[in-house]
Amino acid sequence: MSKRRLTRRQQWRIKKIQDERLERAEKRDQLVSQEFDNNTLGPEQQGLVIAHYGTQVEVEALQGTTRGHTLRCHLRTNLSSIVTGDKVSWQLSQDQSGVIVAVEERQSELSRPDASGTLRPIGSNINQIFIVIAPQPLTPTGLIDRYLVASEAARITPILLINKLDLLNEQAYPEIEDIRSLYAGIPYQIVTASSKHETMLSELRKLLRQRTSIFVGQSGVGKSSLINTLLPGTDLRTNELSTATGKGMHTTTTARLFHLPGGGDIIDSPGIREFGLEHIDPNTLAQGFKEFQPFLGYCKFRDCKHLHEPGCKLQLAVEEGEIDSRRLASYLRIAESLL
Ligand SMILES: Nc1nc2c(ncn2[C@@H]2O[C@H](COP(=O)(O)OP(=O)(O)OP(=O)(O)O)[C@@H](O)[C@H]2O)c(=O)[nH]1
Ligand SMILES: [Mg+2]
Ligand SMILES: [Zn+2]
Repeated sequence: MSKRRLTRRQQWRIKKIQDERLERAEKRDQLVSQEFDNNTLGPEQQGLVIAHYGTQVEVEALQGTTRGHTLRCHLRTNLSSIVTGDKVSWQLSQDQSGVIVAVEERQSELSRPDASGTLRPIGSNINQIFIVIAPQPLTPTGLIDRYLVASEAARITPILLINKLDLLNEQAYPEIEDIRSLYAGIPYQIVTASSKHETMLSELRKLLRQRTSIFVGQSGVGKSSLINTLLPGTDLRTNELSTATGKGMHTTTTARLFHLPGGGDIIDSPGIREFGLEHIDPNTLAQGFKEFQPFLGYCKFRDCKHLHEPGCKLQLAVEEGEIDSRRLASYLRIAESLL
């Protein structure tokens, strides 16, 4: 992955856009304050952020007579990093919308840098991350590894979800089996599914119970389709893969949380092209390859890059079959991209 280097002019333009945005947000804030700071607001209540659209947030009331209902809430600028999964305090205004006044401390959060390099949360209070892959479009293992590093860094359990099992044919089977055996050997938990066949979702249903999970992965692997099948009555937008490129069409644009009938919540998230790890330091990157952990710190040279140095314990572990060479190669590729 190429590292983004912004020219001075690009940096200046980004700053200018950010400043203008901030100014607009401050004006909006003043309006929200004028509208709401006149004692017309209801009492503070707990809520759960279901989705975040630009300057408004969809919140589910967790208390009182409106419990279980969702409503649009306004947001003050100082709370702008609010994300799906957040627990918030909100107050009802006279026009039956709400205003969010505080965000509870997050138990966990998954983040990634946006196009300008600013770290943005994707979802919060998550217990497990399902990295969804499929025979089509086939996800490069480098991207799976980036998700795994981010999951380990966030201390959230990752699970590999192989979807579209119905599409396994002579060509796809060895490709998927390669991926499955690589990650099963580390070991990571792996679950298979097909959103086209309700009967192929029973193992996934069990894993989702009583937990807050998120589906992440490339566009087109079937994250929204899985939710549509898991939750009859849900009609999330899905799209055929592009006939030109065989890739997904970036159909989902906002992370959204759903309650599952057996207990547990699932967050659908927009598909991505790449997962930047610019916010991850070299030590966290190496720790993010979890099978490396027992060997880290024992190389002959303290600043070993694990390339060709004599006495490198990671290279030795590869030679002795304790680390898969593909994972060390992937680590080295990511490390180089972050230099
Ligand atoms: N054969 C088969 N097709 C599937 C399966 N799951 C999803 N699809 C198809 O794959 C395409 C993409 O599905 P989506 O659910 O839109 O994918 P997504 O991961 O939500 O994509 P983004 O929202 O763009 O990130 C659609 O045409 C689905 O019908 C499956 O299990 N089997
Ligand atoms: Mg989708
Ligand atoms: Zn080394």
